[in-house]
Amino acid sequence: MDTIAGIATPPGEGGIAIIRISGDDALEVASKIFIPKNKNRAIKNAKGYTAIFGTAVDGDTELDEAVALIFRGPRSYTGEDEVEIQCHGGNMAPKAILRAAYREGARPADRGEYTKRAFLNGRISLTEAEAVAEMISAQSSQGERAALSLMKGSLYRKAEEMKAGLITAEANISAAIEFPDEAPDIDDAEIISILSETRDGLEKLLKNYSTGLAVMRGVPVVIAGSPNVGKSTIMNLLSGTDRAIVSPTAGTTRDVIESTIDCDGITLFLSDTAGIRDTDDAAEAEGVRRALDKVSDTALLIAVFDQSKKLDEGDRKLLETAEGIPSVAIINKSDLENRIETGEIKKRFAEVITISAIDESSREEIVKAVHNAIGVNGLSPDAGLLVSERQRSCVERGLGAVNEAIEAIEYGITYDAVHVLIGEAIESLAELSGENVTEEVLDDVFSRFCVGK
Ligand SMILES: Nc1nc2c(ncn2[C@@H]2O[C@H](COP(=O)(O)OP(=O)(O)OP(=O)(O)O)[C@@H](O)[C@H]2O)c(=O)[nH]1
Ligand SMILES: [Mg+2]
Repeated sequence: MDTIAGIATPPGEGGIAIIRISGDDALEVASKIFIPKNKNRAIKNAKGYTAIFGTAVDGDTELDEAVALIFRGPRSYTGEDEVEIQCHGGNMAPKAILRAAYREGARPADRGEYTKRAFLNGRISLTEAEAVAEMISAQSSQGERAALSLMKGSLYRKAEEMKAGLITAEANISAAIEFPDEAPDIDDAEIISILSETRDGLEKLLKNYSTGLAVMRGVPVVIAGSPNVGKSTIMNLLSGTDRAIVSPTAGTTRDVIESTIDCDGITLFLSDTAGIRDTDDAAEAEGVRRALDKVSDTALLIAVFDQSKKLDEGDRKLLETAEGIPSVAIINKSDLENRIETGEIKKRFAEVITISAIDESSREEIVKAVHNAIGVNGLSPDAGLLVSERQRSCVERGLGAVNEAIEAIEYGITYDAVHVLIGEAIESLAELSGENVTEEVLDDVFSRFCVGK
């Protein structure tokens, strides 16, 4: 393929920057812009996986001291010949070296083009390529672990395993249809067993979709409740700072206060909000409006109640608004006398904890409840996770076809129809791993990458 060049490191100041050159003429281009210090060494003769120290140049102009790393295809990231030139960081040297590479025949790399080439050259599957993007943007330790497992092919293997089962079923049916006299009869039970197993696998992937995304990308969480129930105290407890003002006066918080925290391996985008109540104060009323707005489209709600008081209008408004939103209910101020109608809260929320937010050890309980609500505990990244709408839609189509195939067998519909349906399911799985994918889909996947990856 033609030769591309790009800067692989982020812009700005840094110890080292890397210019990445890949393609048929990568060694040729690199040898024109890099002079080894040791005259006996030459990029063009270098073996793969070697490093050479020297000077990056543009014609007669010396640009920087640098190290060239040589990779020979197919044993490189892209699968092609590749040279990475490491120079000093900052804005000047890397750009000058990149310009020199362009002048010597490389063209600017598109977004994600190195990874796209790795895919096109059969180095990685499409799901693994998508995992690379997740790895780069991973914010939390759990997200990174999940992305790594995907990069190593956990989803690809899962999809291939299901596809292999379907192909066996398809082959049995084909033989029986085409050679009714010679091939063994179709064993309904066996076909159904393969299909059910595939169905279970696909259902599991879909079920874990939102949890997987939450783990990878973080979860927006809104803390809401009546005034003075301890929302800001909980915000501060979770973030480990005095981010929000806490005071005994009801109506302290008015603006939405945001903080990004690491909640034991999961990133939470927390919003602390104004206490919900009817008020004549225009600014506070706007705060309440924003709070309810935030609650209605959050991924997870932490609904806070004050144990020492009966449920008030704000509490009831929250109970109503929380309907259908994944939530954790916190009954706070457990150190005070219990006057609240706990039953009503437990009726509405699956996850209810009673704590005192002024006691630091309650953080652990909140974290546990939040993890439960997100479903992190039952999640095994090694079983493969879906990370994009594209992947989800492949799995959903596959599942639809498998379900129809099972029904068709159960209703005694001809095996021709079952055969077609299994074929559709196989196609969806092939699309998932990228075996069978259009140029448009590829462009869409790789356009989400940065240049240089
Ligand atoms: N006794 C007791 N007091 C608490 C507890 N949690 C918070 N408080 C106190 O309750 C008062 C209100 O706390 P905040 O965190 O400001 O409550 P808020 O819900 O953010 O209030 P607004 O912003 O006004 O809506 C403060 O005086 C806190 O110290 C608790 O568990 N027990
Ligand atoms: Mg507050």
